[in-house]
Amino acid sequence: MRVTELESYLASRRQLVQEALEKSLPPAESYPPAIHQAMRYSLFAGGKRLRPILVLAAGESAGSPPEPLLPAACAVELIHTYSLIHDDLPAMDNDDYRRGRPTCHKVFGEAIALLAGDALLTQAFAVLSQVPAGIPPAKVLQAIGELATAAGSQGMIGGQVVDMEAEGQPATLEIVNYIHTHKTGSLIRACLRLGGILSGAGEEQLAVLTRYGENLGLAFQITDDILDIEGDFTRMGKKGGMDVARGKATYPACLGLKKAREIARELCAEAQSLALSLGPAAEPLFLLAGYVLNRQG
Ligand code: GRG
Repeated sequence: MRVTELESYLASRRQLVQEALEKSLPPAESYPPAIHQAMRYSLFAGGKRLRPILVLAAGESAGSPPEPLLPAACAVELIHTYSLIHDDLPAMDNDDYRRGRPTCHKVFGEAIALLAGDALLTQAFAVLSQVPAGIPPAKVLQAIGELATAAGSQGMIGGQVVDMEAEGQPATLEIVNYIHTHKTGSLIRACLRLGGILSGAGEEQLAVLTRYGENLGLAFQITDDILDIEGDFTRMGKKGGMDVARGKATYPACLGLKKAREIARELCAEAQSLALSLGPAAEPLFLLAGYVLNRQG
């Protein structure tokens, strides 16, 4: 019953997000087409749209319909897509594939991929600055500031820098926590805060949404690292997979798979109890915490 509800919720919100994202970028043939094709190639590559759905679900928990929140939802997904394009570049992870198809720089070349990421980042703020009917401009300004900080050097980019610096070193749990709460967590936390801020959530409600976002962000990254290791086990056997896992700044590397799974479960349970405290309109948030824990990809 619950699973069906979640599936239909995800399908309906993904469709809204998809339509809004379509309109959030210039058409592929707009001059100069190379950049717009590259931006669209990565934005429509089959992402789960978890972040924009979190913006909508947070807003719905505070009584807002999804439509006025779509610019903010799109802005977060544009930033997420930019971060993936840049993360895949030869100067960073040097990945050839993402979501099962060649990475942006493999198709369009390094320079265009770099610029496509830049253009998605700037477009995010152009989209977010459109003030939807019924939302006070001051709230939109606040949201712009929050998203900029979450994506910047003391948020997502800070996390990426510490992750790069940690490579090849034995990582402490303190460093791993910094990386996760910044590289992945700050954008997920911002989704919840943006949804709340733009829906006029009060201070207390916003504080609960923020804690939900922090729990979910960390659980999401731990689960991602567990899924990575399980994928490596399938590809290279248990010993080979564990050897690769040990060199990374992750919870499973620091604490082992069993403990990492347990912590992810606890974080999601805490997120669910925070969602429950927000009342029936937060049911999508409750269900999304279960989805993050049990996802297979
Ligand atoms: C390079 C600017 C820059 C930032 C780097 C967020 C980030 C920081 C890099 C992206 C790579 C990465 C592995 C981030 C960790 C978070 C994560 C698991 C991202 C993948 O998110 P999903 O699973 O992706 O939501 P989809 O494909 O569903 O959109």
